[in-house]
Amino acid sequence: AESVEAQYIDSLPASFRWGVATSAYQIEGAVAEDGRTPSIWDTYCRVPGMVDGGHNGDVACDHYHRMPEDVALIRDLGVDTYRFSVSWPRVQPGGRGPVNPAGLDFYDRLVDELLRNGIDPWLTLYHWDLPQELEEAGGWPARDTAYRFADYAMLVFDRLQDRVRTWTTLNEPWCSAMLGYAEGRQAPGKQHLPSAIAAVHHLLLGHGLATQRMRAAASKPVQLGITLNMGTAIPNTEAAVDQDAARRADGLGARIYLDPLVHARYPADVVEDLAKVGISLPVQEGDLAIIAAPIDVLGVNYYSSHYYSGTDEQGRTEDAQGHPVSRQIPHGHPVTDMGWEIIPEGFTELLVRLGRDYPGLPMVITENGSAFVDEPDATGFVNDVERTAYFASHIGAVAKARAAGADVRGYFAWSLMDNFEWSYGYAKRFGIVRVDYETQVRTPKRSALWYRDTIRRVRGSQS
Ligand code: GBH
Repeated sequence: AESVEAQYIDSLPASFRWGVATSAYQIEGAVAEDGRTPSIWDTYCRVPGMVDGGHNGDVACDHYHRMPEDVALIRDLGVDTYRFSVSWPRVQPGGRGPVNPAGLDFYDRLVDELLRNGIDPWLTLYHWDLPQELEEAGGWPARDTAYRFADYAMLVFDRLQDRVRTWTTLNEPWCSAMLGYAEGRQAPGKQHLPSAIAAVHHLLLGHGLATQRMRAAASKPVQLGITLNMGTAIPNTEAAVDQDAARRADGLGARIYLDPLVHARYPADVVEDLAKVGISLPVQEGDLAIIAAPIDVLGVNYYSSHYYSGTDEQGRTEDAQGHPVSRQIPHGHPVTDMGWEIIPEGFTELLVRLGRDYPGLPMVITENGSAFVDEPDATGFVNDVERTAYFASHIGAVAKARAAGADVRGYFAWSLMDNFEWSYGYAKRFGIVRVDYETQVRTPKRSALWYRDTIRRVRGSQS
């Protein structure tokens, strides 16, 4: 049965932007070619126990050697946009110093191939692959990394700005900071909250510095922005402690980024909560004005929403370290293969709320998708009914949010193809195109065909 949300899809305008997304480390492979040096992910993958199955991105989808074939796949989907990321250690080995021409050439060829096929390139500068040398110099908790990022951004911008119109600085700084430096579930695998909070500020500062410099150097109109991962933080019950847990989750998950980006200030409640546990953001004079450098588009990545409880199983509101309890409570929604609950209404709610609280900032869904266990038939075809339904309900949720006033201009499916799913290795498949990792054969799944047909219908049915 069609979800309630899916009925809204045909209300999307013909001008709506449609795309597919990937990231460098997840698809490229070729980690030691043409002068690329290791990133924190190459290192992290080699720490026993960090990545399921001991997998790594050494080969991944071998996209580095199969790029023209992959661009043809994208073209056949009928999308207008391809969102990809640039590998920093490929372009600037070690994270400082001059450009590595051989590394940058790859993206130059990719951009040309996309344009030749009528596909608009949407370039993300940083999707988690920090050069290992910069981690050794302190990583994102160190202020210098922000300046290194801006320098790197300019190496790429100078070469590609004549052909690339849309630039995203960072993908999901929450993941880089919190999963990387507080929870240790992603590279570099540190567990120290004060470092993670310093990383938040330096990621934002790096974004602002890069944005200012790209804007100043642009020789034609560009669209600059950042991508945040967000969901709706829902109180588990009406109880005040649960509402407070949801407020804190939203504060650290969304507002700690949005408020400085849009209003040049950190949210007072978040600053106060951090102060209570002895942590402060390392803000220096002038930083907030840099972070709030105007952007043209906010990228939104949505996968799920969460219900929050402010008490643990014993009813306590503080843990042993005196930190307030914030516990995610599953609510019986169906889940994907990641165990993430399927909550399209949380997507609509998020977008409507962002439109209301941060007016005047156009949004594009830079990632949305789901992992399911795929069972290919003898020809390699995957009849991924659940993934297709997920797309239908979530694209419908976007259309519904638009109808309610949210300024959402486009939608990119995550992901073009199955790829290296970070700590989950190759076991989790998000692609609309199947990848057979033995043969590297790509086969569009049912969801890919549905996506192509949906785009075609929406483009044709409106004007
Ligand atoms: C994105 O991250 C990434 O940009 C992309 O590279 C990745 O492949 C894709 O999603 C799929 O994972 O961690 O249990 O609290 C999304 C990361 C996923 C982080 C949902 C927060 C909440 C569930 N987000 N997650 S949990």
